[in-house]
Amino acid sequence: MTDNQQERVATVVTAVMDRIREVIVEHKVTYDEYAAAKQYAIALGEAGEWPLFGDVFFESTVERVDSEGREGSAGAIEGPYYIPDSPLLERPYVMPMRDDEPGDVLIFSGTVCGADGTPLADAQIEMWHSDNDGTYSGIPYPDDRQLPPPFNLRGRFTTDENGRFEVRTIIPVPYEIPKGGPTGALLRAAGWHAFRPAHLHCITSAPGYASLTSQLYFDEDPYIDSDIASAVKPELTLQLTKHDDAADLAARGLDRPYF
Ligand code: MBD
Ligand code: FE
Repeated sequence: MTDNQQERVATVVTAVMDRIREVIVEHKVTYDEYAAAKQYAIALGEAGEWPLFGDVFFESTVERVDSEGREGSAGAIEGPYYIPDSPLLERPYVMPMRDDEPGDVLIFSGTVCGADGTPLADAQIEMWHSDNDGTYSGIPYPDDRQLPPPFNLRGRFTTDENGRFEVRTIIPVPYEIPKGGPTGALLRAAGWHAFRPAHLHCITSAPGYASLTSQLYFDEDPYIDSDIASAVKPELTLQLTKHDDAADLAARGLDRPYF
């Protein structure tokens, strides 16, 4: 470690410890409460939920501080459920899903631009989101829900020569922090709800450009103003439009309306 790094550790860790001591004094934390807090930290580790806990309570603050002054579209937290090396999709892009994947059909399209507004050909979008039960593929859950197949609703695709892309998927539902684990237990104990509004995660990248980790939300979501992870930004909220024209649906090979 360099002297600078050592100084940084000492500064930040001292600040954290001082704040915790202040809370103990201000709220007269008892021995029982101290013991419960230690047990809680152990339980979080045993359940493998430290990443979930950290990303729910702290990542949005890190993201805001870290992205201050950055140009281009707003970023958002990565969250605990990113898995690298998801399938590379082929056109026309359809996210990996089961034959009878439940949920409303979403056709998500757009243009990837550099911060200066130049459309970027061959930019890559890596997208992942939960299914209609609020479950992410590849993630163990502390309850006996049915798990989707590996890489379900996770995929990578690229923009065309005009920087455009279009991908079909299903609309995720609001995400509830699993009830069976210690993070969910803490939310319940404090009397808070455990939801994030429905969201699409995406990491957009292009050679020669800084990549962007972000999320997209839906404007009529009941949790849009009370995300338990405090990660919603108004400019990341999409408006859904329902399409039910029979000829359009037939041309797309769809047997139900899409958004
Ligand atoms: C998620 O999907 C998520 O994005 C965050 C931040 C926390 C828990 C689940
Ligand atoms: Fe998420």
